[in-house]
Amino acid sequence: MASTESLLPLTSQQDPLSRSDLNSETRRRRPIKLHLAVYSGFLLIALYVTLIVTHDGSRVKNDETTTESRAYLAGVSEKRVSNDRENEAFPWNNTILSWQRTAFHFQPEKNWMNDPNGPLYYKGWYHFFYQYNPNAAVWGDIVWGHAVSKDLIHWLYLPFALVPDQWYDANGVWTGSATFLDDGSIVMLYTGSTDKFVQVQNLAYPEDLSDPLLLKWTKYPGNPVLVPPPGIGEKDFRDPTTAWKTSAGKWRITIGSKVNKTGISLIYDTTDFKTYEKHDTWLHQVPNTGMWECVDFYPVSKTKTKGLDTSVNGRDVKHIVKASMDDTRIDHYAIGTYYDSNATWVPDNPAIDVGVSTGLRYDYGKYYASKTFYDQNKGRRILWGWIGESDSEAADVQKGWSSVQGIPRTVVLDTKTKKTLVQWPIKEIESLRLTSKKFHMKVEPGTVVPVEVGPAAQLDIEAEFTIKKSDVDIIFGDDSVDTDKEFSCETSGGSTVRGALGPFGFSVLADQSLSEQTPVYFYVTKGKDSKLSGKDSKLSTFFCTDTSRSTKANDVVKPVYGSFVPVLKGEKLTMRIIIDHSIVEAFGQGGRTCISSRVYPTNAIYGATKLYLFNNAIDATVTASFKVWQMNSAFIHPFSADDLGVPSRT
Ligand code: DQQ
Repeated sequence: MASTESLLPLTSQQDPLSRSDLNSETRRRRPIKLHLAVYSGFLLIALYVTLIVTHDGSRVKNDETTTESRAYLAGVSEKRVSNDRENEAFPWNNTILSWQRTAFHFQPEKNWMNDPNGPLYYKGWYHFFYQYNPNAAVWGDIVWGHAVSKDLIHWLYLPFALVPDQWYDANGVWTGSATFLDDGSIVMLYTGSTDKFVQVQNLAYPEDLSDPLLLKWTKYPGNPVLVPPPGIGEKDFRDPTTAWKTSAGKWRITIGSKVNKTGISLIYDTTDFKTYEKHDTWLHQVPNTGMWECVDFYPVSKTKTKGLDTSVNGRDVKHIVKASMDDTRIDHYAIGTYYDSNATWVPDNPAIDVGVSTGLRYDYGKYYASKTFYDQNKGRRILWGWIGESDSEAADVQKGWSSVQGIPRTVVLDTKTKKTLVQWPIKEIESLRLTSKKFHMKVEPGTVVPVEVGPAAQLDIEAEFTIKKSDVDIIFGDDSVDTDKEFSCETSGGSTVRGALGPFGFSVLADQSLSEQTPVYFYVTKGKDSKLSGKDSKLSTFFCTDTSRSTKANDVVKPVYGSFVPVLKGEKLTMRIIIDHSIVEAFGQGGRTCISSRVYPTNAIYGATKLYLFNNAIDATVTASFKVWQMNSAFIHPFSADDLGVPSRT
């Protein structure tokens, strides 16, 4: 067991680690450390925000001139990364870049991908459509890519489903959703960016419903079926949802938009998907949240962990509204009640409404433009989310691809708290688990321990942690230990800032000397009771991922991600981490808080990639019980007639 001193880079906020640190002097110094940490955290965030705003990739300032990208001109913007940092571009080479490609996440063979579109299950196949640029590793020329899978893990790429070949989608076949009609047929609604860059809604359907692969799609000759209504900007009208049934037997959809700075969700009813009645009221609106993209609306059971078909309503049901905030690139959701009679939805807790900064997020890392679908095959609701890049556009172009999709997640209401959703990687991902090793380790304060698992670039880790009770009791009995009221993963300085009861967890994608590492950790504070925590919990727990030391490269955005995670009385602290080369997906407390990170190590690659367990708390001894699986690669490649077991069409 090595000491943290030698292995975790010291920062100005970090204390030496001798046992004498546990004296009251250290504790008295903690508030100063906290201020420093908060202050430097704010500076980092301010810098990060400035870079996002100034170098949005769509609004790049070049000394005197301002260039506007195609995405921005078109009314969407897709890549937000610092241009300044690109000036300090890391000398990426093919060896490093090839390692970044994932082994079991869905990504196209090459080029740019963004939003998941129209996921569905049909005649034995899961269908996945996605925003795709066939011509480059940057956003533009968007078509609908199409792939099918038997298990949502192994995929066959099919020919494009929809391409821009009409005036009403000449500038892009944008995001949309599928609906199953009562007779089992399928309609697809999608946004087209017209020849004049106006956003309209279009209808398409499979040409041949007897084809399980749904290879051919027909666009309705009467398209567009919806144009921006009066009062709505022509570039602020996009991403129709899956339709659900009203009590009057009509179909209802919602479409994201904004009015001034208020994010809104428009409502339309239809019987045939060709003509629509617009409601004068909105499903929901939240001031100062800006344009709502990719709205999702679906029911969740209050009592059961089964998924629900989109039209289900009733007493046992809550409804989720999710919107992707174009201004912040965050997917926010809220739990509330849907009123069929006037087509409105009201949040349970207005303080955490859709899109407010204190509101709930599917994922506290990189995760956007997500979409759920009801999997009638297994009675579950599945969430897809686009996980973009955190590196520079130049690096994307050099490596020839950009973006992955998260491992699909089942999504249900947390039936214990009823205050958050819980998301969990679909069961099928476990079919990729290879050899495993079990560990049970006591980790003293200030230590970091190598976990001998061999190569560590494709792993699935399930772990539970307990803090020695006497350590917690001492903290509570010691008034000199401050309550970390202000703790936040994002602004409190990351995994090197030491508190009484945290941080502790894993450092993943690390090299031998820990010069590169990505800590995924809990940070427990002597907290005020949070609204989301168990009633008698005296502790507040945070679940974080610190990417600030994940790579030596400068042309990468490297935030500390994370948030509060509810821990109920009697629960152990649990985390799951799925590592697949340049992506780390972390799930705290069974998926109450999730964090996806893109990381781009330059040393910790291939055989040099290691896993460590660390405890950087000052006072707490932690016991970790965990299992680590090596993960196989998924089979993701272009289809051939043999793969599909169907006669060739050529
Ligand atoms: N991406 C699509 C739009 C959507 C945006 C365009 C969200 O339909 O609003 O590629 O990422």
